[in-house]
Amino acid sequence: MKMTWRWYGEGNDQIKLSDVKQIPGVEGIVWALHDKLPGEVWQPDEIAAVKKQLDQYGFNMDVVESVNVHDDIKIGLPSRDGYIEAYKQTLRNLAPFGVKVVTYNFMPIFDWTRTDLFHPVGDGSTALYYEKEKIQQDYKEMANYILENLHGLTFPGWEPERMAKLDELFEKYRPVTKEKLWENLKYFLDALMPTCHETGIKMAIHMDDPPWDIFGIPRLLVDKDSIHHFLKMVDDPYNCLCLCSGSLGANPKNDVPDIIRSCCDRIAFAHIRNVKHFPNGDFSEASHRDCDGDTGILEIMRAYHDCGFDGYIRPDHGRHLWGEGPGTVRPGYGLYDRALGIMYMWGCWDMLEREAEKR
Ligand code: DNO
Repeated sequence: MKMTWRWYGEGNDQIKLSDVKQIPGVEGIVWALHDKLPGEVWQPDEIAAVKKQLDQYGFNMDVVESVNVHDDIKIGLPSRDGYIEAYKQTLRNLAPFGVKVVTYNFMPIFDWTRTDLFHPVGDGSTALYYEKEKIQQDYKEMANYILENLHGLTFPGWEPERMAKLDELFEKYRPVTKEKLWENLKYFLDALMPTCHETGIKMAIHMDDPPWDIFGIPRLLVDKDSIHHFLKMVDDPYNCLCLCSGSLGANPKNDVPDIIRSCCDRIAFAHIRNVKHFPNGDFSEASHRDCDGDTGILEIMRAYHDCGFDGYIRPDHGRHLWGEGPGTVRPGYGLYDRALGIMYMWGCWDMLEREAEKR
């Protein structure tokens, strides 16, 4: 596996690349041009500027997370073709810089959704939290709460320009049933696959988070069946997954290690995260240590190892530790807990390697 670290860019992330350099085994930075709106073409000079920053520390830029998909593509409006052409141009502009994987999601309106960004875990740290009851009600309240807590930092999927037009967006998505959304996803990928072959870039779709419909809008990649439907729908080695253990793990019925074993050859990028469930349907994010949550991190690492996974991997959200809090940390993306997560992942992996050598 190739270890990576998600970084939001100079001036947009409190964490310094020189600090990331000190975390063992990190080869690449998972990056993006975070000031780009969905639908805009990423220009070579803008990509080159990031490459220069990463080169200073010897990090590769193989994985982009995310090139966000314009709402018109998800809704299936006639204007989608223009936005798909722009997406293809972005892929063509990324390839000469060595980009191998582009992550994206096909979640309508909201990307990942939580109701509390700094929920006390009980040991003095805080973590992202989902309170089921709150997601039945007012979407604006939830969106405003998240925007207020970003303290002016950009957060992909939560662009203030889009969030300002929430009612309009909900109206536009009204005719988009789950079936229609699948069709629109297929249309998008069928159009992109030739460019992926031409550029050598794999498209890696992120799982829907949480893995169920919210506020009456459909979500697609939620369990083993839907993942297999997706892979068959566009059966191409460049049509891949960004398999997020925490997103799938939010539903206790999902057996994440089993899902990994069933489709590992199509996982281009793995997000490792642990989730703790509560009986009322709420969930909290947890440390990467297996026993701190219910996702099964040890068995997940074993599944990747057994399958000979050599794709990209990163710790996903972490808790906020040691003084990290509102205004000083990007929710879920602090330095310390993700660094601890990497060491836990390496601990599992090195042990699995050692055992395999002995056999
Ligand atoms: C959350 C992330 C997601 C992910 C996008 C991919 O922290 O895992 O926001 O980057 O859904 O497009």
